[in-house]
Amino acid sequence: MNTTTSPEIGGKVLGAAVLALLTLGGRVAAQSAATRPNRVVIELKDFSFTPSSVTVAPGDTLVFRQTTNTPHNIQFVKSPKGAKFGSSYVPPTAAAATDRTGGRATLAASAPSTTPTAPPRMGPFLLHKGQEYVIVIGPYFPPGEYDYECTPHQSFGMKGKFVVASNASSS
Ligand SMILES: [Cu+2]
Repeated sequence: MNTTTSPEIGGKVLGAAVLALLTLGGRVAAQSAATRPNRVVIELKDFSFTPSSVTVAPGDTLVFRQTTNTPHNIQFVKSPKGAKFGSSYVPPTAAAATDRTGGRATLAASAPSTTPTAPPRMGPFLLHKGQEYVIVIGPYFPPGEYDYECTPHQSFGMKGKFVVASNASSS
């Protein structure tokens, strides 16, 4: 047989290049996984939460963004054992009925742009397009599944959930 050695050498060089690319890819993947905390936006539109299911990790931020002028809120209906909710409560009708500021004052008073402490089980109503309700996945939200719904539109099927992954499984 008259085989030259060049194909073999070429194969080795190619193999090394592929290995280098794979290694580089691994580094890039590790880097993006380390880009935490994440900020996840959930839009409130057409009587639904979009996306209706997300996975987050401790330290991440959930942003519920109102895209219409139909009042919506976020009320937790199911949570893992050990979850703690804030004590503030926003009456669903009083907030809308007595509001004379277009919802802005009510929202500012009850829902700061970030919630360093546990959010209430029933959050304030988002009354206008562009308003946001921000939830930080703090220690009060242990890993597990959280189901929530919009109080007045639960019969419309306006519900969603998020899963808090443990640090180990999400990295
Ligand atoms: Cu709603």
